[in-house]
Amino acid sequence: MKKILIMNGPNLNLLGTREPEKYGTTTLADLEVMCQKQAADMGYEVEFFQSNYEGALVEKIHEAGKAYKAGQLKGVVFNPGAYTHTSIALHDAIVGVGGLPVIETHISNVHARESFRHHSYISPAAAGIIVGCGVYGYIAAMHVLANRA
Ligand code: CA2
Repeated sequence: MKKILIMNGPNLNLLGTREPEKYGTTTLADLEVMCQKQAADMGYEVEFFQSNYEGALVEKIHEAGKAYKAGQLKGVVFNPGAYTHTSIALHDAIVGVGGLPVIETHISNVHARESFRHHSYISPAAAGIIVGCGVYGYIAAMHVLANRA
């Protein structure tokens, strides 16, 4: 069975525990259950990965690139957290693995927030972008990947 990889970057382990006005009350564990259910409905497996470390996220993208090329992975739903706005390394990793479909996903509407959140290093390397749809953005992104040729 093909897999969808869901990756979350720094501080998203705190989801649902603070700042509910920005990020809602769903915890990362709740989100994993939601994504597992959605994947099962679509006939996919899901792997969930969160790290607060940029290098760990870079290495996971490398691993995903190999799995994609081997036909084992459909693509990646990626919320890079604050690394969205800073990380040329993550941009280069996505471009560098070549062809890996990444759907950049943000819970909040980054464009309605501080100006430093308006720029993304990830967007030019992403196959699609979902912002401001809360945690349902992850489900939408899974649909996008599952329905890609
Ligand atoms: O809206 C998003 O999904 C973000 O990627 C979330 C990042 C932020 O830096 C981006 O600009 C937009 C922050 C993730 C931190 O998540 C927390 C969740 C609950 C409590 C504290 C932090």
